[in-house]
Amino acid sequence: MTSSDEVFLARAVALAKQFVGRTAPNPPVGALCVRDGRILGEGAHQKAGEPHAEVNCLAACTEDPAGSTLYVTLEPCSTYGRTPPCCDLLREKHIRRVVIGCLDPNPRHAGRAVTLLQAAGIEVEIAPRVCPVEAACRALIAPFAKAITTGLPYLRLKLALTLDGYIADRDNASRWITGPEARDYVQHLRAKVDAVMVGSGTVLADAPSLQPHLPGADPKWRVFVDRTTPIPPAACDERTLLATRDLAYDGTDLPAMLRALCARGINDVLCEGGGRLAGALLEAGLVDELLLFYAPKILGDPAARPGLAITPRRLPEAMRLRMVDCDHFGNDVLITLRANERLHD
Ligand code: AOF
Ligand code: ZN
Repeated sequence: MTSSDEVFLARAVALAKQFVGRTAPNPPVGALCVRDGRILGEGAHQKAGEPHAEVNCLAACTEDPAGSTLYVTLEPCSTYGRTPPCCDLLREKHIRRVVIGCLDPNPRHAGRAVTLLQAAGIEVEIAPRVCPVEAACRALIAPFAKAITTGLPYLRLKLALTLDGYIADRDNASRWITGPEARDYVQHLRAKVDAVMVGSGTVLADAPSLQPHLPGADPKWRVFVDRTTPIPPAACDERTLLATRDLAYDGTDLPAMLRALCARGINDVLCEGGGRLAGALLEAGLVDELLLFYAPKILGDPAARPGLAITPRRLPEAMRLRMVDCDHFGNDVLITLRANERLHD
């Protein structure tokens, strides 16, 4: 990989990013075709069932792409799915070299493209693990990778908390914990995922729309986990999934409920509370990423609603997380953490 390879692959990542949150159950993928340092065409996978990134890229080429290098964030597919194999197209178009961001975790492909393309005389290069653009390519497909290999969706847990860890006061008032900058950012988080999920308590307390209020954003699935309280029909619409009705949720088996979501083609879920659902998901080891917004407010009231309601523990048994990012929005802090990783002191 030369430094110009890295630059072009980073461009492919940017192309893919435009369609994050729109391609499920497929991953977002970006591709571009380059010859003699000149971009001949670019493309992205826009929607499941529609052409793959490579197909859109080659169709967009302003001249014959023969002899060019194709940069693609994900290994080109090698079998028929809803669309024909991209490997065949690359051979037909006489592509000289293919630079791949990361291999496809889908067992139907899983590295087969490398031998197939090489057998056709095409030079193949895979971004090495140490390369930042490789990490970006892998991050793009993290939800798809989890879903295709485990049958469970990638789960992000987002909460807005006071400094002392409450998501609502004792009257259940939860509006305006965080400021407008943090709330705006949540709109972007919603736009990136396939479904937004909350517990029934949150539905009844807030009647949240949970939709990304952004121009051009697609409506998302709203998943209501109605274990304790029934949800009034007025709170539902055609994009609502009720866990007990639509996902065969029995009130205990959260993994089965999440598998039912995945079976519907939902790879990426954003859970926005409440505290009991958040705690149950965490204790069941189902959370991949925590996004905790802390507002500089303190309630100091044990009767307020805790954001992370897990069974009480002593320090040696504390649930431990790994911080991967820390940012701030206005007066609020966002801490991004990973659960389910072995940590040592
Ligand atoms: C690519 N380029 O842009 C994408 C790929 O049903 P299909 O034909 O759309 O195939 C879906 C599978 O193709 C999907 O599970 C994943 O393995 C791969 N996605 N591959 O070459 C693309 N989106
Ligand atoms: Zn393909």
